[in-house]
Amino acid sequence: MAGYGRFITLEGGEGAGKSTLIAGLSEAIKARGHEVITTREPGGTVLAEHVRALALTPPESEHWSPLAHALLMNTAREDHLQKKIRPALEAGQWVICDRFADSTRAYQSIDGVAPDVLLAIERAVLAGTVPDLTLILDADPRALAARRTARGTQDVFENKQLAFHEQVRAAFLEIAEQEPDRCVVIDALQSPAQVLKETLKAIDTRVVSE
Ligand code: T5A
Repeated sequence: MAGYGRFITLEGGEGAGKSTLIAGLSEAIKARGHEVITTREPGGTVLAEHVRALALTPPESEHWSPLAHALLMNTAREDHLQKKIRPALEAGQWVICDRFADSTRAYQSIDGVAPDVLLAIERAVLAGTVPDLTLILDADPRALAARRTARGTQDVFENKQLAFHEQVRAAFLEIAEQEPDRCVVIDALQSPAQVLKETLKAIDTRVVSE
């Protein structure tokens, strides 16, 4: 039977470079002889992708309450964990996930959901499936805004103001401070190659790979 896999999550503000990193990271881990799946939140399964669409692009003039939004993120996560993440880990694969529970802690607490409520839901949904390593891609939100503008993409979250993005950055840095054994902060304004290099270094020093 294969050993248990490794669970790596990528977090950070919009446009921080998570999707870019995930592509290079997945190739690098495969080159080391591991089976890898990449996935994302909200999403990753058929149902969770439907929830993603409902949560991120609700019908025009419709809005979710902050608690409803937090529950939607966790609804998607529960399905994702049950059907994709845990089965892959149990099969000995490495799972690299673009956003996970820390995004709910960061975004939904800023939206006004009490942190203890978020943590209680998180504990129930994760049920012990905690990432081995979380990479927090950190950058000044002004620099990330310039990247988003250059790319020309927007969604309901990305339209929010700079102050909101500064809160998001602070929330992720606080999580990293609270859980230094799990989290590594990476400077997202370095070149993609350097971001990948630092990520692999963090994996080498923190994630046991047999
Ligand atoms: N959300 C999510 C919640 O509120 N609660 C939750 O629980 C969860 C899970 C999801 C939204 O949902 C919210 C948070 C989000 O607002 P999303 O579309 O999945 O949105 O996530 P984003 O983070 O917005 O994804 P993006 O694709 O916008 O950002 P990435 O993946 O971080 O950035 P990436 O790799 O696409 O790069 C952006 C641009 O920068 C360039 C790339 O080429 C690209 O053009 N780039 C670099 N340029 C220079 N140097 C580098 N190192 C670069 N890396 C990338």
